[in-house]
Amino acid sequence: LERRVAVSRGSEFVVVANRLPVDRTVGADGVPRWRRSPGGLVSAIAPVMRRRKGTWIGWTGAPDERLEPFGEDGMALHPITQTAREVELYYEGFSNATLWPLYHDVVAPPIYDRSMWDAYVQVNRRFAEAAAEVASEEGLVWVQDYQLQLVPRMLRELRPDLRIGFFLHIPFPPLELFWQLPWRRQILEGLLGADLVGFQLPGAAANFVRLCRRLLETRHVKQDVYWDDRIVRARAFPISVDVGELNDLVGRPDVQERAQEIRTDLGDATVLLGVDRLDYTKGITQRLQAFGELFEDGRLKPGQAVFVQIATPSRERVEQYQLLREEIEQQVGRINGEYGEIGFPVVHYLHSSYDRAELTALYLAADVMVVTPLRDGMNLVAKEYVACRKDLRGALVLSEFTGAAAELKRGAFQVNPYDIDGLKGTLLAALDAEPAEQARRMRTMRRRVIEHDVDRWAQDFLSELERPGVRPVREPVP
Ligand code: GDG
Repeated sequence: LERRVAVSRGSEFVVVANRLPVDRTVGADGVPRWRRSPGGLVSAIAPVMRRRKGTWIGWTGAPDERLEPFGEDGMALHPITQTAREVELYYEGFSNATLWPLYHDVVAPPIYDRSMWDAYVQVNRRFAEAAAEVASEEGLVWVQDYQLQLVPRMLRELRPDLRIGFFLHIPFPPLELFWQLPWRRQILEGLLGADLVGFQLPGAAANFVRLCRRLLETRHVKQDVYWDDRIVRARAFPISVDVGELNDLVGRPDVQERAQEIRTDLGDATVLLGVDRLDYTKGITQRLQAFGELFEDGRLKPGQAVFVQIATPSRERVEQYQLLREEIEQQVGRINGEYGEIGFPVVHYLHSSYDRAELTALYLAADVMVVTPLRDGMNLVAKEYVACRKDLRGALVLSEFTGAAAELKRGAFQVNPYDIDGLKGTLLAALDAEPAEQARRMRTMRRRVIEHDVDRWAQDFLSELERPGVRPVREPVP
């Protein structure tokens, strides 16, 4: 594991993210190895990283681990240590029990705790110091996501020569919610250390600019914020999926066979599919409720339709996530207990993580993909489903509260997941859609996803960051 590579110092391109893009695994021979991690962020940036031969700064996921920089999967990796207490306070605490719910419409109550905040500052400083050490003169640093919002400012103080970009993968809340945060000023000033602050949607960028004006009394022209003798640009860059990788998977005979096998195992039933991290923002209970009620109403019969819900384990030490898991497990038990018959459970619930090939086989086997978040920055699952359906079959049910809805609304069956009756009607409409309608909708969505894949996203962000005229406005040398 401690294989060393050429020192990562002097990198022209540095990515800073909470997690390194690899997970530790043990091979069949018992030897520990690294493997590329699942998850939105990693699927998005790994290909770009490899092309640019950059350095990725992040945490391995193991508390108290100290590792030297190493190379894996064509990338130079620079590990950051987090103590067990920091993981609890910075990661599980401030990142995932404060910022995550606050930025997702407060769908769970955020915890405001001063020791969590202190740990957030401390760990952000460690990341900023590492980036300051690794980046070359006038290099480019791209900071990722809500766990590291203080890094841009800290890094600029250490290295004013750098060009700094920040991308927020989750929603940026309206001023009225952000205002709750006891450290609202520090977070905002942290972000303003960047030259370019990227969001999933134009509305999020607008929320940010409005907040700057109200909280810091900044001037701005459109989405250019004047701050500290510099111009900070707020822009939208909707993230997407690796269409090439998914195409390759869809073309693999073993993946197609596996899709057939899944269908055979499920009998003649129409297959509805959900794939999510087990997270309270994803609207899993709402979709299961709607599905269960369709049986209660007699609008669906056991054996006619089946719901496969993959819920990937996530943030298992955070209380809200433990509560949600119990709730979903009870709900699945109740629905199957009431409406299932021998040989025909109505919900298959899998609390487990799968490899990309298995996920692709599931996408190919699903007649209706059900994506019902209460709030989601983008939602890559929706785009992955579309990217996989070259056959123009299948229907996508998509919540209005996802970033993806802005791009896919013409082809998707849109829903408000809070409206259970509406959700029931839409599930049935998607189940009943004729092949010609499925194809028409799928074609529209595929056009968008294929043209705007993850490469385009990264290119758009980086070329905006590299655009001349965005360097810090310096005092003239006397
Ligand atoms: C955040 C934002 C934004 C899921 N289970 C497995 C697995 N996955 C993969 C999916 C997809 C990714 O994880 C999940 O991405 P999402 O976008 O759906 O959601 P978040 O994890 O909440 O991501 C989100 C995203 O960042 C990117 O900016 O879109 O709004 O919340 O790629 O396929 N992958 C594997 N095994 C699984 O079991 N290998």
